[in-house]
Amino acid sequence: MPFPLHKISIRRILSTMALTENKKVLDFVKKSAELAQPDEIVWIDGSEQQLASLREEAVKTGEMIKLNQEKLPGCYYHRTAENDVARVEARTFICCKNKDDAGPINYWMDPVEAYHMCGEIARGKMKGRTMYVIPYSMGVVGSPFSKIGIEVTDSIYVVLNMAIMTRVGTECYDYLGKDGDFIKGFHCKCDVDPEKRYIMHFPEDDTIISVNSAYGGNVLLGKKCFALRIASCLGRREGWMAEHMLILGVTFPDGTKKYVAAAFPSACGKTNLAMLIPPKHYLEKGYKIETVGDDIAWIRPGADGRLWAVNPENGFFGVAPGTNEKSNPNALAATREGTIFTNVAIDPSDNTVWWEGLTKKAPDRLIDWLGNPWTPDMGTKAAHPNSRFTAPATGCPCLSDKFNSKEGVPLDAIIFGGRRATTTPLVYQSRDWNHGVFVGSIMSSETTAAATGAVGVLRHDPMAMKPFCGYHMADYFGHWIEMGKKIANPPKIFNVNWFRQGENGEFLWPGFGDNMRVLEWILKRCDGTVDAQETAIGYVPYAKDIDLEGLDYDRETLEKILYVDKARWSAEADEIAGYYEQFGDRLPKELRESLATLKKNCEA
Ligand code: GTP
Ligand code: SPV
Ligand code: MN
Repeated sequence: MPFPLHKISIRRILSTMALTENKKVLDFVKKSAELAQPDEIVWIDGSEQQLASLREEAVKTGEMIKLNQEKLPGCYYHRTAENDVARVEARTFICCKNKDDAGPINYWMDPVEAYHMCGEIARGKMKGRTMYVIPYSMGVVGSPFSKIGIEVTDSIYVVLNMAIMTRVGTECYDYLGKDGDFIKGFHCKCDVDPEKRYIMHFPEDDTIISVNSAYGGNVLLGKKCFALRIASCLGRREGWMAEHMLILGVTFPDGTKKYVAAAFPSACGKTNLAMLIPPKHYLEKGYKIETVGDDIAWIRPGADGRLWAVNPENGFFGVAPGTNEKSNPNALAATREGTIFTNVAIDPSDNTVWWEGLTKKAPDRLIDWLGNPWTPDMGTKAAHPNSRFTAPATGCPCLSDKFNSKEGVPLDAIIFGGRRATTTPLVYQSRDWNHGVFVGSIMSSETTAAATGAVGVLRHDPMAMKPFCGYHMADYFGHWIEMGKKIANPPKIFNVNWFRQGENGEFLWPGFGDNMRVLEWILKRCDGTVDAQETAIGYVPYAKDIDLEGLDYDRETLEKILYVDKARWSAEADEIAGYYEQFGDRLPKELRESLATLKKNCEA
């Protein structure tokens, strides 16, 4: 990083108990320290002993609150600044030399300008603070999928979250050896000033810089910054894919297993689908769902002509509100030990946590996410809508035995899905791979609290990657098309919509565990054991083929949410044509052809 220098000798860095002799790591730490001028450098080794002392220190300074250790062993609580509660898309930049390479969807800044600006913002901002050096691996260390990152940060909260979300420890240095390469991440809270908040990605230098935030998605640099934005660029170069997808395994009554990856935008149901508990009669027959991942998938073609996926993360940074014993008991169980809660409410009667939807009735008295006394009659939310839990994957009762597999799992199906009140049916199947890429590219979804800005606004979010693709979106579509050519046995591609609404804004599909009913249809389609009707947009189920056993639900509503309204889709096609315009000649011709077919089908 070409930061301005305040001379620090390598000897001084080494004398701070550096855990590696890797020159590139030492150089990166030296330059970061010269810039931010911390009083001290602490090398994180991943040991429980070191993490325990950091937790203790964070409690002492008030950065974290220790929760009821009988009810929630190893659990802590953290509040972010009021202005710092979600990802900030308008302050998230791709900094590559050529503006065109970032594409029309990304915010772009010239790398020289971005380094200079961030350097000025972060200069001296770690004075009086400690800089922690975190070695971490995305993926199991030693897997051909995995990649190493080093994040320097002035936040204990970041260290402790990274230690849950990634594989942190000295084995990363062993793997790097004397001159191995890694993704550089520089994070400084600075003054948590929203006017000087920047989340910068330099895909040409494998570098990330994050300043003036302390919220998860902006500062846990292994997650969206590395595992999606930088990794999407690596994947394009190296022939693989980094996707905003959950990965789940389905075990059938006869013991066979299938794996599915699904891309839904932020706060649109990935964690919930990944940890789904099937309805009773499925359980009785022997169906089981297991979680491989809930947010990110790294996907490669295997020697067998299939796509293989791993989850590069090691924990779940999940949306708290709405999580309860009924909607997602597995996620709830995962949060009962070793979890950090951020911006939920505290129940002072027993020093535990609460959020909207945890119980039907709110406790009489809480401390809300802002730290103020709260009672149910106040009409405000006790927990922030984007409040989160950071939970170790090992605490999830339905974690797949393939979670730590170095090869990952072979995919039978890829599912796209958004939050659409109208138009998009409960489920449909694409005609083939290229048409599936089209289906992903035309995704729209209503915005949620996971990013700052208005909630409920319909916007395009292709493949749920709008905020996470590190290069030109049309080239990304092209990469999907190219990947299809490399695999003889591609997964089948589907689209789902759990969020169709009735006249009074009520959801028309029960969702959650009942999504198993749709998943079953999807997997039967993969096996070719269920028929479907061909429509203007693709294959849609016959209502009779969706199992409604044990559900108080009428076929008419089901037929309504399976119906493909050609007039609406014709208007949608026109709207998509407008959206595609910004991509110009870079848009793959296959997508343009699919759009023309859609329009023609709607007029037939
Ligand atoms: P990120 O972590 O932001 O990427 O979110 P996510 O995609 O993992 O979303 P998550 O599963 O946490 O769900 C977000 C919100 O959607 C929660 O409030 C859920 O209660 C709600 N939700 C999830 N699945 C369903 C569903 O099938 N139907 C309905 N109606 N709501 C759902
Ligand atoms: C998302 O917003 O998609 C998340 C949470 O998974 S964050 O880590 O903030 O990106
Ligand atoms: Mn996400």
